[in-house]
Amino acid sequence: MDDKYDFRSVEARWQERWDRDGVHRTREDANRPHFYGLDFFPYPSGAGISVGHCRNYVPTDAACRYYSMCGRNVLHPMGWDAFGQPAENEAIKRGRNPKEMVPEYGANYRRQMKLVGIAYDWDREINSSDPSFYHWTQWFFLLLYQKGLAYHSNYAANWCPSCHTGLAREEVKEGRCWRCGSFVEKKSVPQWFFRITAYAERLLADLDSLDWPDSIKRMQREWIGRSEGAEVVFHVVGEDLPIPVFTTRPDTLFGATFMVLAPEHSLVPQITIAEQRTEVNAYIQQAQRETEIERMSTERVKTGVFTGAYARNPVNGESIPIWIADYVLTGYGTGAIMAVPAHDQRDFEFARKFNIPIRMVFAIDGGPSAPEEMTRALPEGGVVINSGPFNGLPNSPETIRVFIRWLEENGKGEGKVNYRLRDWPISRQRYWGAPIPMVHCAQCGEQPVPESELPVVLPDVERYQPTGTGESPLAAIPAFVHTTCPKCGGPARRETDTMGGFACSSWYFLRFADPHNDQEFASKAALRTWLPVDLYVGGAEHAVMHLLYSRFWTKVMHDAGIVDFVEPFKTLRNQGMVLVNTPGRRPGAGEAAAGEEPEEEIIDWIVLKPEERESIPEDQWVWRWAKMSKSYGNVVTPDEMAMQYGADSLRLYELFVAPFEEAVQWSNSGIQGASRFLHRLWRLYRDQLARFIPDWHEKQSACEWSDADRKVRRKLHQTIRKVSSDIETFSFNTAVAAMMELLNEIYAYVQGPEASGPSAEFVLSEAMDLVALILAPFAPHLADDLRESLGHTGYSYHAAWPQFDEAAAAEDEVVYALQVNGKFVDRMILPASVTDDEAKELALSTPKVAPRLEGKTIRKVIVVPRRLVNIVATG
Ligand code: ANZ
Ligand code: ZN
Repeated sequence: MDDKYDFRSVEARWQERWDRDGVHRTREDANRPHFYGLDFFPYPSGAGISVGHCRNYVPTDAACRYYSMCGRNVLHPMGWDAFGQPAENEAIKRGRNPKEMVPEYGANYRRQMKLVGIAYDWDREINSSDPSFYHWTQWFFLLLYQKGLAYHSNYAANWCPSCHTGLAREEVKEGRCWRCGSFVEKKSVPQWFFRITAYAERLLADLDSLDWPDSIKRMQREWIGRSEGAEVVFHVVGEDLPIPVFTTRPDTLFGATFMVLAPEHSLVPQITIAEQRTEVNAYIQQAQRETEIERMSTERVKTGVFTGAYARNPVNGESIPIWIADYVLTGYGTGAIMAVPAHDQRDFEFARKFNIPIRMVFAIDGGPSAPEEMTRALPEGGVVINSGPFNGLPNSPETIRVFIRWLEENGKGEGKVNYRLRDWPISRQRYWGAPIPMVHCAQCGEQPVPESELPVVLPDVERYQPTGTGESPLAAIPAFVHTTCPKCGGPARRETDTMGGFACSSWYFLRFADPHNDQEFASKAALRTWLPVDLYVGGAEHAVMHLLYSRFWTKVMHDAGIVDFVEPFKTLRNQGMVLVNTPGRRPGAGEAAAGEEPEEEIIDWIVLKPEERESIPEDQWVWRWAKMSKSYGNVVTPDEMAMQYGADSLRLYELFVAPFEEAVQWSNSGIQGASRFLHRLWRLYRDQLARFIPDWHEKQSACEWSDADRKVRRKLHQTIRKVSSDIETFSFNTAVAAMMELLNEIYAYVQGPEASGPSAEFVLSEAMDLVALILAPFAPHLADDLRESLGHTGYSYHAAWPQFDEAAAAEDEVVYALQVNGKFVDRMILPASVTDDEAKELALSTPKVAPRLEGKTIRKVIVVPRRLVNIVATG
């Protein structure tokens, strides 16, 4: 071995060998179990990866390396989520063509990932913007279309005025575009939708079967938003016009004193009387400018306008006024409500403001006895009143069922489950996406492109910037647009919208199983072998986007008989963010903080741009722990860290710094601790290498272990046990801590007198051999290097993970004799590792010793290690 741990040359040497020998290529050995470990696939950005990204990739890599050593065939791939707004916006900003930019950026990511020693199988790299990939994205679109799960509609969609494209509800964060932070508007453009709502119930129910973080499951549950209740049909007075409403409280029907329609409700123009029309139209226009968040806010003063029309309450025939108000949303339920001001707070505020009668239909003991006494809507409890035949029933779920039964028997409504989940608009009026494989024919209407004509290739364009007209730039390319109808052969227009990037990521994990297949998206055999994904690792920000969409596609594929599982990702883990202490300043008056990515916005703090750092005195800087992000200018790259400390130190630090799920506060000095540990480990091997007995394993059984031998071996095997189970539970930080303790223990042994005993060489050989193995998932370069020094050939990636020796790991036990004033009193069994102080403490409190000491003064306690505790007491 060298005299010094030269991590740079060690790492370069092993990376080159791994590459040369294809070490991380997926092993497909029929007799072995499989393991599919996957990271969320990134879109490659020009800035490359930061040490923040490594907190995702390194732990997954450690787990994959471990499972490979445990004998499994491991699939651990990487690819580029190249289509969609992130890549396209960056291309526009840099004046580049995304088609050239993506492979270039991808190559840089790949270089960095290799630099950190991530064991991806690069033979399986995929790029979602490559025709060989999006061919199948289009194929899945057609599948959805054939199943009635893709449809074209004019439904008013969220629209980003700066990206010039429609957005899914999931892509609107606090009213703003997820990519550029602009406030989102509503715009009616013809769009393609995926009918994800048809799967709402199953998306909800199957969550129970998943080993996912509870927080993600909760967010999906809330997003799907299941409510049980009833649809009740009201009718416009004087006309035979039904207005169904969705209510979770059909038991309050007798308390409905008015109705409210969403301003956008389709019946509004029809029922509004002439005298009210001006006022109603003005209100509709005003509501259009508000975001859904504003409209749902409970804090806002209620506004609304009377339509002049009345509706009949189906339970008592009462005629009640119909209003419009923005607190009723158009996309939810039926877009109309029956208002029960006595028991719903929003309705209560509205009724008070517009002097609409309030009628209680529940009475609570000690509560108000008349509406005039009410200061707010009444909560639940009490018994039904003012409700004809239902009076006296308790306020309970059973009573709700009684009302629903009554509605159903009388043909006035029915039980209904409602979901907050909306259908998923997939159209983007943008260039950089998979063209939607549909054709519009004047004769035959919309027609799918025949499978044999896939892929519909994205043409090259001069200008790929969004047009702002509501049409994609593809619409300006006649050669693309003009085609023939697959049905009648007549002239037809191609669909010019492209699919949002989330279509690609809804199935990419299948492609890794068989990435070069040009007949199918993946063979049945490959799918059976590798899927579903065993371990999926990535950021929590995709909770209700990618992680919901891909579950939906998987279920559709399952129902079409294409895959035999219903959930794509068995186990999901979300890494904690990496935070950096970042200088900023307080915003000036009227200045809003705007980060590049809206979710990172911190209202009372604005990051200092590099040029501002010059102009503002340092004592006025305000420091904050902020997410490591290109837009904050606080990025630390793995390149710098690998250069300064080595990739293995970086890896070890990322794993050690905090529990996997927790946010970490990055410090360049923290990595020094990891680096010191690796240097110290390296020195142990350098200094003890001469004593290494290659076949220690066979000869060891003849050894007589000393106490010191036993102690180190116990720690060694306990550490193997702990590191194994810690990796399986994603507790990497405690695994690293255990290895650090082990190294201390080995050093204590080496420096102690017994290290020169006859068995010491066996102890050290065993330790050096096994430590190099358990180090491999964490610091694979050094591990391979140490193993080579010990005379091993091959790579740790395919070496067998060590089994821990149960007997060696077991705590030794010893029997202490307990004496009081020299007289035997009792025995006590303790672990051999017990200290004298612990033995003393325990002896004093045993049931036979303690009573004998009562009222006496302890003068002295003598401990003979592993043998005896004698208590000298007087009085
Ligand atoms: C009468 C009633 C009485 C209601 C009562 C509640 C309490 P969730 O749980 O969210 O499903 N609602 C229905 N559609 C709406 C829409 N498009 N915009 C705004 N509000 C709407 O809530 C369902 C309840 O929210 C429904 O039950 C309806 O008000 C209202 F004491 O009907 B309820
Ligand atoms: Zn945008």
